[in-house]
Amino acid sequence: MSLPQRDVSPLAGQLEQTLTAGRLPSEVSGWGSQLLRRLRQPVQVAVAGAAGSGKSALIDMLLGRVVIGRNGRGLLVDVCHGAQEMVEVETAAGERLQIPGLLAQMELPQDARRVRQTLPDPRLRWHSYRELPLSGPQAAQHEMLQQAASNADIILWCSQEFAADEQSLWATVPDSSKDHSFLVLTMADRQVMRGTLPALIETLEPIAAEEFLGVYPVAAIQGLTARTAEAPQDGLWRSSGGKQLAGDLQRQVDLGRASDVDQAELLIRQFGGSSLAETAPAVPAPAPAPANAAATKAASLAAALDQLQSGAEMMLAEAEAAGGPQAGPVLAQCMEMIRNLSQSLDAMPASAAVEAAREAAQDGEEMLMLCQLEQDEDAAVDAVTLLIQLKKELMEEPPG
Ligand SMILES: Nc1nc2c(ncn2[C@@H]2O[C@H](COP(=O)(O)OP(=O)(O)O)[C@@H](O)[C@H]2O)c(=O)[nH]1
Ligand SMILES: [Mg+2]
Repeated sequence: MSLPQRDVSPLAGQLEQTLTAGRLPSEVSGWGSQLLRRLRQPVQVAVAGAAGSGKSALIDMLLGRVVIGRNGRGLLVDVCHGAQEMVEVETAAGERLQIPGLLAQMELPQDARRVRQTLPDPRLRWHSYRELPLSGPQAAQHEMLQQAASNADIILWCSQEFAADEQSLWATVPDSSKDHSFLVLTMADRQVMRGTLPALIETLEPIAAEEFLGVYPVAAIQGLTARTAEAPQDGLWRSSGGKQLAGDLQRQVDLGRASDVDQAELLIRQFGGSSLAETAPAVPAPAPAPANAAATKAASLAAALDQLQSGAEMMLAEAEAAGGPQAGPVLAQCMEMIRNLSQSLDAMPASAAVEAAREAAQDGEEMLMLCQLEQDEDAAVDAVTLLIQLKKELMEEPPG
């Protein structure tokens, strides 16, 4: 699910229409507006850490060219999509300047406070970066981090060793942000030289498993070299740790987008009214089944998948009638549907595809269990989204 990404503006337009026409019941209108905001702006990736922790180098590596260089010292830097390479500078005196070119190549005013770099890089349409330097007293850092967590969709925490003071700072970040964040061990080449990397990873892995999506050692200078070399250096790109981080980050961006799109489609189908519902991009209908043995099982799977879809929609309608999603019953129904699906799959003759579908259903079941740990509205929405996602996955590669 990488580039080219789907243009979501028609979907956002439909959602907006549904919202402004007042068709969304009050319990879900907050959810709808939040979705609309998310669909209309790129996924925000915050790159946070102490001064000199390697944030600029990491962003440059992910962009595949030197954009910030050494020039963003201590400044909040946004890197976003724009028609031209341009830097907007905000000074302490409140002045705003526009300077064409790349931050790395220019002289910034002494009192620059914030910088916004625009680039005509199409990838930045989908996700933008913010370098967020943390400095000063712990309380001030805490404040900055809280704010970053509420604005950013994904946080890359940059650190050479994620020491105790950073751990206590990170502990205050809400779980919803931790679930979308990466611990990046920067300047990993230095740890490799000292022979300290394996022990450090071993120490941090249990913490990272709780607090982040994972721990990613990265040698950013080497990663950037690999990407800017005349001949592509895939080996170096991989061994720098850059490839793994960039791949997993892209997946996280895509997952967030796909979940927003699914939820928006669901809201439009439910509440958009008939004219909108018809034009809403619907989940593809299962292909008509030819009459033979293989087709019978395809049809039974299609029936199971259809059940997932209609069940999910029914739950939403019931939730509306009950005056808001009731986490408990919704989760229980999702669980039942996914178990039914597993049973249908178990009844089918074995094949690699059926096996893959079974695994997907099992993963889904495990994720649902996790959803059940938090019995709230978010968990219910996550569970329904999961079912729809699972259906889509299975539709793409029908077993049999
Ligand atoms: N050896 C090595 N040096 C790095 C790496 N990443 C950054 N540096 C150096 O560390 C210093 C601080 O990096 P920078 O990205 O400016 O840190 P920031 O203040 O967090 O933005 C610079 O001199 C970088 O060249 C790396 O992966 N390996
Ligand atoms: Mg920097």
